Amino acid sequence: MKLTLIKPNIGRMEHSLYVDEARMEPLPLGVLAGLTPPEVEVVLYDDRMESIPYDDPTDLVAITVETFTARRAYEIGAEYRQRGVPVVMGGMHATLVPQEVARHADALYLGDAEFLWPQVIEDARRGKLQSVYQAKGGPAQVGGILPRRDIFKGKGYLPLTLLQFSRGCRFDCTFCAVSAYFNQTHYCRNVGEVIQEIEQQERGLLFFVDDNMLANRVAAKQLFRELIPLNIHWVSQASIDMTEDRELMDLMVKSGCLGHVVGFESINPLNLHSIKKTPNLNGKFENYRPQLEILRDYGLQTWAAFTIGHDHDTVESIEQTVEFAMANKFAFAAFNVLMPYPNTLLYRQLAAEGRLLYSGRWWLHPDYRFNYAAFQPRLMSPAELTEAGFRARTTFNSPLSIIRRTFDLKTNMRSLFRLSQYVAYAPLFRREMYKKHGLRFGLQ
Ligand code: B12
Ligand code: SF4
Repeated sequence: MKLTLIKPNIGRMEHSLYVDEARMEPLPLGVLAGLTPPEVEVVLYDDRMESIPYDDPTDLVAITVETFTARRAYEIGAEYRQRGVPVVMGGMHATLVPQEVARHADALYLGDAEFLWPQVIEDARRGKLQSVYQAKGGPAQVGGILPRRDIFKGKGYLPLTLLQFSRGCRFDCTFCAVSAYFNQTHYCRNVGEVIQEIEQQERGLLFFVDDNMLANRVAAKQLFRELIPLNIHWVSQASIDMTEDRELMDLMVKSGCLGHVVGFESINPLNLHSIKKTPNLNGKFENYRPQLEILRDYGLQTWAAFTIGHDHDTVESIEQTVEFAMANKFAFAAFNVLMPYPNTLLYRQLAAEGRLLYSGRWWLHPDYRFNYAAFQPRLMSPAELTEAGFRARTTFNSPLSIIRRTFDLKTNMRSLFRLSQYVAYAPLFRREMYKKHGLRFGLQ
């Protein structure tokens, strides 16, 4: 039996194909391959940079679907189904919008692959694929399942290993697909199994793709103690309330942490309240000053993630957010337009208020473009929000701004390794930012 795994691209640029030069290994497909019995031949095609050989014989196609890749995933699925090859779709979007995805697949898989994937393979082998596999979200790779990383070889991915310590998050920010998928639960892996996984891979730079790595501080500390002797460098994603716990911060930095993607979202507490970003609202809100001092004292290279277009945002307040990011010399920053991801509370709120654009299903609409506003903001027009987002990104990532941030003694200049990471990634992310703005969804 032969299984073909597909990671879809978002789409294409106005006049040419989009090739993602900052592509990372598609971990969900590595996990799927790891769960597949060894006698099954497995191939991976990554639509972000290679063309898919639809006519190569295969017995089953498995596609991972996120909201922004759904349109392209359906195009790819249709090609295989026309050739009589059964297609299984799973992933975040499949789980959150099952009725839609089911129309484009022979089998729909809901939840984490760990629970029922071996059964899918067995059913496909017998020609008895079911139309729905109803699994759930839970702890990753239980029993020491290892992702198959050999399928990533030679595909030009960034030189860092993606892995998971935990999945999900205990908070319920209204815009977050993760809190919808995991129902506000945070699951940690067995620390011994994580250490074994790190030891069997080859790299010294790791990316824990956890949604909020520090949501369980006791478990995180246990992991960090065991990471210290491994002498690795790592990055992850975590909420800013980490700064409340000095023991956690000490162990984290000793264990090789270079920094986190931190969801600041907004510098206006009214916005933070409206999206229920509770980890940012602990105690008195002082514009993140005390928390940022702690992050900088520990030398962390923070990737600050802002969402723009909240109900109290204006074009001016977005400009102030960029100034805040520049003044605090974040190593990296994202200014993402707030997106109504399906099945989130934000989506339902905006739908109830009649504020969704593109008939609500922006991810399928032929006119929607990446980074465009998909809803009517309260205090500006959608076009103003889209433009303010683009300006924010171009200002923060301008050559002068990149150079100014390079010489930050507390973070980027703290060691040669940190400096090399910043110098390698800042220009790359700038290039990708320009290429991605306004991408069409799908190729057709
Ligand atoms: C790592 C990550 C990234 C990395 C990319 C990683 C990569 N390999 O390319 C970076 C930082 C670059 C990134 C970028 C973006 N990301 Co991102 N990212 C993640 C994150 C944190 C983890 C994904 C991951 O690898 N998890 C580990 C794997 C093993 O778990 P998994 O993907 O959930 O897969 C499991 C199940 O879902 C299921 N499954 C998945 N696929 C399939 C397929 C089949 C057939 C089956 C049976 C099962 C199955 O089984 C798997 C194993 O249990 C997720 C959050 C999340 N929890 O998903 C967000 C997430 C996927 N990202 C998101 C977004 C919005 C983006 C951006 C659009 C942000 C932006 N505005 O630029 C970009 C676009 C990326 C692009 N293509 O350009 C959203 C998507 C929302 C949605 N509804 O689809 C998420 C969910 C974050 C969130 N909080 O909302 N991202
Ligand atoms: S803290 Fe982060 S991961 Fe957790 S629900 Fe909020 S946005 Fe999602």
